[in-house]
Amino acid sequence: MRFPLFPDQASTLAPKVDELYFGLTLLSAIMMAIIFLPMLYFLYKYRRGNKVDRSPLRIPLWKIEVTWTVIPLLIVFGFYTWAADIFFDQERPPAEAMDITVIGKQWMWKIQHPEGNREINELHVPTGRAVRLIMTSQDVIHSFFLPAFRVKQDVLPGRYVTEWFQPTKVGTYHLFCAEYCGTSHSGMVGHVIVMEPADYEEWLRVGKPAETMAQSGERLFRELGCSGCHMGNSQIRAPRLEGLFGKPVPLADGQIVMADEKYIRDSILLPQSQIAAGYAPVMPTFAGHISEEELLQLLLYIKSLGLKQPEETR
Ligand code: HEC
Ligand SMILES: [Cu+2]
Repeated sequence: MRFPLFPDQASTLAPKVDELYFGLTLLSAIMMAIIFLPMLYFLYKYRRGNKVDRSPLRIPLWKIEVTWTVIPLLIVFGFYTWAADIFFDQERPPAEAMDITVIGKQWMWKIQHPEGNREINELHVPTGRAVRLIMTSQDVIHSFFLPAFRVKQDVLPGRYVTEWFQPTKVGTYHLFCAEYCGTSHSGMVGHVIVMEPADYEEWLRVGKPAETMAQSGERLFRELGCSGCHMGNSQIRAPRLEGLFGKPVPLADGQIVMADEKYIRDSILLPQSQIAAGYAPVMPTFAGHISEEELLQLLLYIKSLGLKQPEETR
């Protein structure tokens, strides 16, 4: 019978996290031995009636204090550096990672691939490629947990969070919601299916929808009237969005912010919160008019424009 104490190691991160975990367990075991073995020995040696020398030892106290402070301190700092290194690795997705979007809602995970393919409670990914998830929640706090990849991230309504991994092993693994989120929380589970890159391409091709995410975004950009202000020669002066993504944006109040996912999101839902320098605060809010899904499509469209050059200077 298989008795899985540990989940599979199916991402580049998994062995690193496990090594740290076993390192900490080993350290605890050694510390326990250092304390308990002498204790048992002294219990035996100084038992009542045993004729042994009980006069106090003459070791200067400060030597003892310094030793048992400095040595553990160095060890613990060592672990700190080790763990911090993994943490930074985990928090910084490689630049070439592919974006997959995830929306948590009571009680399912809605996923969309950049090619447009959608799935629910299932996530298909290829091996050997870094995947970056742009995640949000439509209602309450959920938590996207992939034990085999050693990644877990709370998703919150009203903001984007990201998480990344690079799968290493073909297989089917668990996907959980790891934050109690209401009646059917326990049903908010699914699978990650890791495939060979060629099989993944085939999977994308078979389920190929009419539009990629960026194309859906482009259509919304026209339908919602964004293009009326942001493109062509409208009456209202609004910034061109080509070349925007990933660049610093000067704001009217003198601040400079990075045009990342959060900035795009806020620009659409809370346009008054950050006004681009040199423009009037005339953009209407779209909060309540577009769904999280549409917002992500707009985001990927604007992101795809980020690679283009603006036709006129801002
Ligand atoms: C009534 C005209 C108007 C409409 C409609 C409009 N915008 Fe804007 N938008 C502006 C103006 C003006 C600014 C610059 C002032 C500001 O930052 O609010 C702006 C700023 C932005 C920014 C920040 C750009 C930067 O360079 O910092 C983004 C992103 C954006 N809009 C996206 C959209 C999207 C997406 C839509 C459609 C859902 C939309 N806008 C609809 C007028 C408009
Ligand atoms: Cu949940």
